[in-house]
Order: sequence, then structure tokens, then C-alpha cells
Amino acid sequence: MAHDLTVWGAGTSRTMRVHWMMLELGLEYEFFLIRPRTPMTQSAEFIRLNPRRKVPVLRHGSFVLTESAAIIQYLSEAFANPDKVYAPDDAKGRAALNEWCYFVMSEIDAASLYVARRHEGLSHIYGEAPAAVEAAKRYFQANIEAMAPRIDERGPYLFGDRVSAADILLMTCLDWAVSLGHTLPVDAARYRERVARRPAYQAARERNNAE
Ligand SMILES: N[C@@H](CCC(=O)N[C@@H](CS)C(=O)NCC(=O)O)C(=O)O
Repeated sequence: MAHDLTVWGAGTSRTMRVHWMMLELGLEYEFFLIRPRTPMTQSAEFIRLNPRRKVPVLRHGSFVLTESAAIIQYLSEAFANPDKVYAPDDAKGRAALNEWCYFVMSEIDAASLYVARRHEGLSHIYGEAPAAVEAAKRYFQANIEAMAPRIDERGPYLFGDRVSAADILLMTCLDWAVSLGHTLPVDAARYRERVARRPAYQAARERNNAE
């Protein structure tokens, strides 16, 4: 393998992000399709990589990264392929990209979808909290409705004609939201349909969902 890249993780929106960016960039990598909260994530070897026992994890040579957003941004810069993936290197360009990335990771992933996931699907671990789940769902809907016109503004992707780390974060959250029963605003649904046609997205879904 040309770059000594290894990925741990499969089966979730967060792991999907890493497989998808790898495939967009045309990178070969070794992968271990381990799922969250399985015995492999509790092994001493894995805990050395991520003491929080979570997936995804990336290892590039001796460099280890554990947050999905940081991983895909790193890949888009370390293996920059400007014809395929938009990854600006000027301050304003990076700030505009980061604005989307931080918005999706904090407001959509952490404050909305993950709250619902923790207290519905994972309530045996994190406890039942129906009021928090309802509020998180309303918060998702308010945020996505506010941003929907901007999501579809430039097209086909957030920054125009090339996909970026921000698109991968947003799209994986839109898929996640739909799986939780959310109805997307028309502009966001149109964007989702367009992005879903990307071959790398489809290949990554297959890999990420493999048993
Ligand atoms: N903010 C982290 C979240 C990672 C995360 O929570 N991963 C989940 C799977 S999607 C996990 O491994 N959970 C294991 C657990 O809850 O113990 C990221 O985006 O990478």
C-alpha cells in the first residue's frame, strides 16, 4: 500500500465519512470494519489508538487521528487532489469551509442528531430523556430549515462544482436525519439526491455497511 493508511470503523455515519473521503481521493487503505461497542473496540490494542474506544480511527504511518471531521479534513489536505476535492489553502477559503464543518459537527451532529440517538436508540446506555429528544428534533428542523437555501445555493455542492469535507459531513448528517424520521426541506432534499449520485459515495456506503 503506497501510503500506509489504516482505518478502523464501519456501520455508522461517522465511519462512513472516512471511507467516503478515502474513495473520493482515490486512496488505497487497509481497513478493519469494526462496529461501535464491539469487543474489538475494547481490546488493549484499540484503546492505545483511541482511549475513548470510539470509531472511526485513522492511522497514517505513526500519526493517529480519532475525530471524523479532523480525519477527513486531514486527508483532503495531506493528499490534496484539487481536481476532485475542494480544500482551499487561503485563510478566507478555509474559514468559509470550516464554518460549514463546525456548524454541521456542533449544531447538527452533536446538539441534534446525537442527542436523539443517545436517548432513543442507545437509551439502555445513556438513559431515557424524551423531552431532550423532542427538543433536539425541533432544533435539527429549525437549523436545517434556516440553512436549506444556502445548502442549495451554489450547487451541485456547498462550494460549487467540487465536493468538500463540508459536503461529506453534511450529507452523512442528512442521511442520518432521514433514518431518524426527519423530513428534509425541499432544497436540502434536492442537494441530498444530487450528492447521492456520486460513485464514491455509493462505493463508500457499500464498504461502510459491509458485514
Ligand atoms: N465526534 C466523534 C464521535 C465518535 C463516536 O461517537 N463514534 C461512535 C460510533 S458513531 C462510537 O464509536 N461509539 C462508541 C460508544 O459510544 O461507546 C467523531 O465524529 O468521530
